[in-house]
Amino acid sequence: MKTIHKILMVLMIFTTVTSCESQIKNAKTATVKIYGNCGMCKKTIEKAANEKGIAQADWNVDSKMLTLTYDSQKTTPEAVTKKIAYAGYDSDAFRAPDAAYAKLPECCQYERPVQTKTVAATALLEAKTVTPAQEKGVGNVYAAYFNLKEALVQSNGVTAAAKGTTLVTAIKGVAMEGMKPEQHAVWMKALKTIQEDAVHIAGTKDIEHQRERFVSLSKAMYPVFKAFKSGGTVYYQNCPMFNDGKGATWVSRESTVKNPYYGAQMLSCGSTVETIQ
Ligand SMILES: [Cu+2]
Repeated sequence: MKTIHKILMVLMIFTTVTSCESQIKNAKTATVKIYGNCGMCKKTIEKAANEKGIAQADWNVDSKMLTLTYDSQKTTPEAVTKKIAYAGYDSDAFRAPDAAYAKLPECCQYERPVQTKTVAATALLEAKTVTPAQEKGVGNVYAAYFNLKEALVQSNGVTAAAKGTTLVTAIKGVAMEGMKPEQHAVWMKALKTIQEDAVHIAGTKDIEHQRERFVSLSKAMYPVFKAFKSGGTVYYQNCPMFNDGKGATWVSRESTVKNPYYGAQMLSCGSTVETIQ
């Protein structure tokens, strides 16, 4: 009698524990690498993956690994990874649609992985307008510029300096071979200014000084954005107040104004002056 009692107790505990851990039947676990940046990405990725009773996901910001527990009779890791791609996040198997990626908040616009076989067709299409080498090089400059802009929006001088350093490296990494002559001319004209501004931004944590330099940097970057495809629509925006009413511009990935010159103080001050396709 005593033994039966013990067994029953153990059984009960065991059932409780398992039902707490997961209510997923036929549970299997898989890990998939999903590209992303931050805590906000984590929320979006997990929201896209989770389905009550069918899939439960946990994405690790540092390792970029998604641990997926799923009902093996109802779904597959491939299906879940595809859903995540539709939410804007690449994996090695599925590349997110560019439109979905472009909709992500700026902080979430992670560096996209080198394209895999599944997207070879897209890569070839893009190669007609821009050769891959220069797209990669200038693309890194764009990414660093947007990250820097975001740090200024957040009025974070320390992050802005770090992003400035990334920008310096990205500028150095641009390969000029393969540029069309007119593109090469634009790049050469902008190079000295953007390099100098980036170095200054990287070398200080003083946000006011960084913003002053960002005025010049953005002005010099504008023709570059016009000459080299950025892989999506960008917006040339203007804040008429900054610099004692002289105004200052910047380029943004999103049409919504998030002012890098004032941050939270006057976040939505400004307007789009040109949409660059
Ligand atoms: Cu993010």
